[in-house]
Amino acid sequence: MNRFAFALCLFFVAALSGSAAENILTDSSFEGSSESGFSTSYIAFGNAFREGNTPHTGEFAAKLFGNFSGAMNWSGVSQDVPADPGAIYAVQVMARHNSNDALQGETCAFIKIEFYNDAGEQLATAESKSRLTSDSKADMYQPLKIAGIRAPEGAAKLRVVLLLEQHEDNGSGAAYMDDVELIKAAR
Ligand SMILES: [Ca+2]
Repeated sequence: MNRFAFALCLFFVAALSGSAAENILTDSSFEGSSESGFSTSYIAFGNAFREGNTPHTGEFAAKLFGNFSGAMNWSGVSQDVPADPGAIYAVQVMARHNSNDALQGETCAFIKIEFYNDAGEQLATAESKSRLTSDSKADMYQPLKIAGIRAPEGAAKLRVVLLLEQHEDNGSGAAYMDDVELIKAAR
């Protein structure tokens, strides 16, 4: 190894050790509660509930299922945090479905990140490539993640959304999600 390569290695070791980023989200394991179910850190919509059934850690997880309207619909739970324009963010959540209420048909679950400006206009979004589907192995958690998205110029707010998407086929089944993480990976 020449001197330059060695210096390069030292640089990457330093970069990696300096990136032990902490989770920006509050109540990431859904252990907190309020009158509406979830802690006040979250906003839930559709059929999203905080349940003590097969959590990943702690005693609770988010449970999502469709509304059976015969049209595309979404249930979810989200959390907003201030955005740092130019920073690269990564998100992850642990997700599973259970064999006694497994996802059916086109129903699937994923994680999404959305950026908004001060006026509340959406500037950018990204979804996890990996999704929980009827083909996913039941009764075990798997990570759904977005490896990195840069907060655009003008971004004031970042929203992490855990989503269950039900299609026209009214596919039944529930997704459980727990331990959601948002980290600022780099600039
Ligand atoms: Ca939990």
